[in-house]
Amino acid sequence: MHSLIIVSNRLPVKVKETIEKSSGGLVSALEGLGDQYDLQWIGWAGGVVDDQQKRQEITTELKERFNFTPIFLSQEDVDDYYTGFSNSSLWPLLHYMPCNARYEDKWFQKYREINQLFADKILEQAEPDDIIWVQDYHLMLLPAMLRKVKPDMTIGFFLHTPFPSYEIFRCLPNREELLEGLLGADLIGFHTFGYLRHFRSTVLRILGIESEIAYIPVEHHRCAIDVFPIGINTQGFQNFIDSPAFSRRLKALRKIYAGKKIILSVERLDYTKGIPHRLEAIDRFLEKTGRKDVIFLFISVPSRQTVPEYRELRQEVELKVSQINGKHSTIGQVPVHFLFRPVLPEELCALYVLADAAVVTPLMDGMNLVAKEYIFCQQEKSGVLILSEFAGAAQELPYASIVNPYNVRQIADAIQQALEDSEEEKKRRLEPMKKRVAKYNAQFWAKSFLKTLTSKDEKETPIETLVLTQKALAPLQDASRPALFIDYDGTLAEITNLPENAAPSGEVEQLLFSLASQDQFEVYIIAGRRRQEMDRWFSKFRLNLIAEHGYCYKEKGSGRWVVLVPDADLSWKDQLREYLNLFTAMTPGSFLEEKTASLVWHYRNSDPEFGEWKARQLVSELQEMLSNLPVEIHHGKKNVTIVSIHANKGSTIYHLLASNQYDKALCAGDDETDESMFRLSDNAIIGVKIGDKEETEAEFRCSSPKAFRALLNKLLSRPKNTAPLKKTEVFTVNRSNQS
Ligand code: GDG
Repeated sequence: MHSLIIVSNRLPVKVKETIEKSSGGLVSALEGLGDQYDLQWIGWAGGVVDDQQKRQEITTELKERFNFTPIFLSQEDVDDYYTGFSNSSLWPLLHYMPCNARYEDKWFQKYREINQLFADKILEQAEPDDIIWVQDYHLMLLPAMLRKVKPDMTIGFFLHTPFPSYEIFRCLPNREELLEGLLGADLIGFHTFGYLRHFRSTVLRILGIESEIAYIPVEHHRCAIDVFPIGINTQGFQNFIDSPAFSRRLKALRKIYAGKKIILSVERLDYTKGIPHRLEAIDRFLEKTGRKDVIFLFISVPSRQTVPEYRELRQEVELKVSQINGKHSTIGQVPVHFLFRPVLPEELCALYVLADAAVVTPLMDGMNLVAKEYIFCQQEKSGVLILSEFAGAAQELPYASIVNPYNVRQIADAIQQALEDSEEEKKRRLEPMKKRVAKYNAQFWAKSFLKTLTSKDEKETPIETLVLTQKALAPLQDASRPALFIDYDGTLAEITNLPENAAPSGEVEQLLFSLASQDQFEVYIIAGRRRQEMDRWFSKFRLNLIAEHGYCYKEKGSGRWVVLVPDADLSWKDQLREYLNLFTAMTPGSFLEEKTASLVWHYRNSDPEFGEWKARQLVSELQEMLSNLPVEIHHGKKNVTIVSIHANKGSTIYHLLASNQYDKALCAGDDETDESMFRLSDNAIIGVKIGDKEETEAEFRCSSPKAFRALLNKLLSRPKNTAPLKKTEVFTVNRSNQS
């Protein structure tokens, strides 16, 4: 049986004189998996234990009783990692509250240090086939830390908070490192599609990584992304409802609140929960209706009282409560009952059952389990759920009375309406929500996340084209006149933000020297670049060059560029230039590049989404405008190229194959302009597409320029007529960048 290692900031235990396991959605969700996995849990045991002997005792007891492994934190760790970066920097930003966010460098350093402490503990414990499931925002760096040491580890991450829009996330000074940390996971789960959408857009804008809807390609693996709305511990709640303690408490509460309508609020006292706005709405409701039979009961659980914003909130709320009570109380009737403490679970269930309505109006909330718990507990009557549209739960509970938590008038009206709705109406709205909450519970959530995580290998096979193997290379080695036609940008060298930064250097330069100094293959470097640029970059290598997408070529040793169709009509360039300049003006960061036989509109440095939108618009308009002209339009990688039909890589290679009588040719390229090479219906051609994503007519694929360079180096290191490459050698180069 594999181990499932859950990793969260806190272990679900209370360590006092004795150690007690605490219940909660996550614990019960995972307990349901006990028959499939050997469950382990790693996390902070809470508090600060400095005494080594005490630490040892706690460790032994937690291991023996629950299979838990504690992480011990010093007071400084707690201050900087937990109270500091996690709860004073990340939490407010993840909840769209930059005004509450504070940041100190030392907090982040400690956050990194503690994430590493968790990583070390996991690595010490995990066996090769174990599954690691990291929970929440305290441990965002952990997946990449694990991946770095164990590239094949199965790592899941679930974010319990919202993931905010890029405009908010970008406020974090360490945004790149946090995103890279998360992308170490095989699967990242979110509560809603909105959070997933924001994550993709943030990864694109901050790391420049384009993603698919279901995954983000990272250098050595794919990070799948998906939506798993968490549910509640339905069985746990049912057990409480069936218990004698619950019945006793319900009976007592009914007596206390006889003749009253109860409107319930339950939450940690947190500024994300919208408590001041709700109190404002209650004030307005009482003023408007003058009702004396309604009690607003707040269960407000103390939370993070070491963070100044939470202490200030408590003061603000207590002041507001006393103002409302001072204003609206009569002898024997106080409208707001505010409990700044938790209640026992049986009592909580009794309150859910008793309450005529629950007001759950967070300003922002990843999911909000209270909303679902209230719905589940409506077994005797049909209570009304008033629910913020900014809670993740609103997506699943559309029959609730959905409100904008900032709109106090709307909340006040919703409370009034809840008290006036007929039983039929309330039942009609409640029933479908009850079904959903009962079915998609916490166990369902955990199982579906793990199912997706463990089936990742099956999902990762979108590539239909063959991976380059010895079969593809053998004919090249055996040919009497083999040639290599190798595109430069995106094939031999990585794409750079500024085209001028892609000049050959380092590994690329070395390979060009190796290609130039061998005589087994005739080598052509093909680019969309201008002749002058190619001369500048490549003249030091003895290589054949093809410039401007095949418009002209220059054989090695010759000082002369040859144009295949010298009298091609290029007058269309004058018609188009102005039009393309207009797009450049409209799209900040874009620019127009002019070559002899083409015009290229680049938008690599524009806003990625805006640039893409404008490019598509341009392509569609050009297709109509240019249908009668001798040009082709290519939507390449961050550029739109309008090129003479005579500047065509395929035609030039066709010409060179015939005139030089090459009997085998490897044609490698990465973008749409290279497809003309792959389309050549000639048996001599071995087409290789660099990159996994776009469709291609090439027969083979290689995942990246780096992998392709490694492959070429291997090819060059095999002298002619030796045994062909072993399958595994070539295969490894490709797999390492795909899996
Ligand atoms: C985070 C995300 C996401 C509350 N008072 C008492 C009590 N509770 C229990 C409730 C509920 C839980 O605490 C609160 O869960 P929420 O989901 O409402 O909120 P967060 O604590 O902020 O949780 C949130 C969640 O993670 C899960 O992914 O939904 O968006 O912020 O279960 O019942 N329990 C008892 N006494 C109380 O007085 N026994």
